[in-house]
Amino acid sequence: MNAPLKGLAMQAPSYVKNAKLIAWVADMAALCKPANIHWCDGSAEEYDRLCQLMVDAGTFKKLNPAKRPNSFLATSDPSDVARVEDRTFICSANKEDAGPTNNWMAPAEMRATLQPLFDGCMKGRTMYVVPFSMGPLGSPIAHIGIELSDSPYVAVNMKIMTRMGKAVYEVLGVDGEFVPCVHTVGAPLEAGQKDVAWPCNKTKYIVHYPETREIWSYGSGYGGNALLGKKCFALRIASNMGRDEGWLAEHMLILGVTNPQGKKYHVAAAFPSACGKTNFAMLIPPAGFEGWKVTTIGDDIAWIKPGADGKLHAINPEAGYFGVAPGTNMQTNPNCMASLDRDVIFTNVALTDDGDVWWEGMGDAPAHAIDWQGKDWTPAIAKESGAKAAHPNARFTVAAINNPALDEAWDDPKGVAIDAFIFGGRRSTTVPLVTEARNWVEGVYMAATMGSETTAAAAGQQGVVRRDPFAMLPFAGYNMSDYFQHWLDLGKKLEAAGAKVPKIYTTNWFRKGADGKFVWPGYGENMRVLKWMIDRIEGQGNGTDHVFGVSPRYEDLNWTGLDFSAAQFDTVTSIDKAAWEAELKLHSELFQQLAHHLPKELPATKAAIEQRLAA
Ligand code: SAT
Ligand code: MN
Repeated sequence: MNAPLKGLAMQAPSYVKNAKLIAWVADMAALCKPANIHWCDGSAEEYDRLCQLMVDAGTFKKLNPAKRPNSFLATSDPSDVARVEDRTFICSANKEDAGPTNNWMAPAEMRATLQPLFDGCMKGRTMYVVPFSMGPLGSPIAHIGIELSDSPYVAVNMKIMTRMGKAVYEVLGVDGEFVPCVHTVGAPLEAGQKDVAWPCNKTKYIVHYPETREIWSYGSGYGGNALLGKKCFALRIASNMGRDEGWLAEHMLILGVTNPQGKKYHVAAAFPSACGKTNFAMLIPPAGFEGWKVTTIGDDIAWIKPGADGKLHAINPEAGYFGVAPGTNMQTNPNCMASLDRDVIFTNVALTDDGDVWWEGMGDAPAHAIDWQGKDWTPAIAKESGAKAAHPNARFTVAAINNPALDEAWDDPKGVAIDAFIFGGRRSTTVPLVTEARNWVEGVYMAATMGSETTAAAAGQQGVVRRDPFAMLPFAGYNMSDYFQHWLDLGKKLEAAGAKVPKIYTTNWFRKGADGKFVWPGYGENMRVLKWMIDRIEGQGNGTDHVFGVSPRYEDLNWTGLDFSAAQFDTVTSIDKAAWEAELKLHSELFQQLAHHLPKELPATKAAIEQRLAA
């Protein structure tokens, strides 16, 4: 892997004209001391060459081209499988600006900590200079980043996940702005030292300096820890840009939904990591919804800017999907399965004997496979030991253009106008299937107090309920209370300008019955809920007012094609007084934690809910 690539240059190519960038790359090379520098041009030829390099080094396995053309499997070090929230830092000048939900260290102290770690960290490796645009090239909503990384895995994933390559330099010009992102796996190679398939370091730091808009990532090669355009830039740094400039950077999918009359709506929906955003964004309307169409603009992140028309315009800053493989199948997400037919990088799924991939919940298990840790796996072994063929946070990386349900406006620099926001947690109990906020403030309250059971997307315990405001707990790059205020201010500003603000909903697809099983069928059937929201937007849908909003009654949803009884509906929508009294105590705890700068509208909304609950 470390043999120099042909044509490598310490010098910037002639088409790179940004003096600040050239100086920064030279500085970082002096610090990290790579053996080579490779300026990525983003070409298909370069992608193929880097993939082959990783095949030769044992990082990639090429999958059977007859089964999965142009696709590869990477398996990570078993210690490097998910985002590391406890190693993620927001290093603002003042601790209060990071807020109580982020790890913080003073910038000078963090710089002093990182300096010796980065000194010589790329020895024996190639430093890839990865130019990327988050959002359509040159879009007024888009921004540019440059990632320096000693991981070819990062370079090829960034090619799929972002608009990566030479054209970025044209937009950047001689004095354009970019977010500098430095990434190292933290595994320098001494002369003659043999590399491993997945280099990484036990020590990890995912560091953001919000004031100077910098990202420094050390020790991990996995997902959001290493692909710095995603959570680090598009959420943590961009949320800071958005606060300063009056726009939103959100952990939201964006979908288009077209009714049988051809009228189109756009919905942005926030769910925590590994709660089905990709499935919702690629939803296929079920029986009973003939003529309806759902199209994908994005599956994970939305950048939303108010337009001159008073509407909120959203783009997907990404160009690909880094989605959770386990559980994806022809029933749960046929569009996603079709997207994965070719040109995919899989990470931590199992390898079948015929050179294809498999994961739990894909369909019939193979008689034998090599699991994500390189061990033999059979259904019998799984039964006996519980061993998983794929890691629960196993991922696919695939270009958006592979998605058969891709929206025609997905690459439109103007973005799409948002009609509704959805905030959805993963809760076995308490929170009903769907609730509409009666106004913007109530909606912000719902989003702010959202709770969710944790998933394998982050290292640590799974399945415990934690407050995950706006599904942004691990991603808000500044004080969470200031972030709430920013949402309230934006709503006020839009309303003052006479705009019709998007409606706000909260959903929960995950209520369980007495048998511990999910009651709501979810996936395509979520269309029934989506349709109700659109009816409401049109001022047509009926519902019932309750203590914290408006929810549909059984008769308010279209049940054609689904056998779902009123009793089952009650199980997923009932509001239990005792459970809500307990829930509101948790909201109080959250507000206590976030007391510094907490907008007064939020405790006021809570008091009103308590009053209605007591009545
Ligand atoms: O942050 S990742 O991109 O690794 C995945 C996620 O948490 O959504
Ligand atoms: Mn996500």
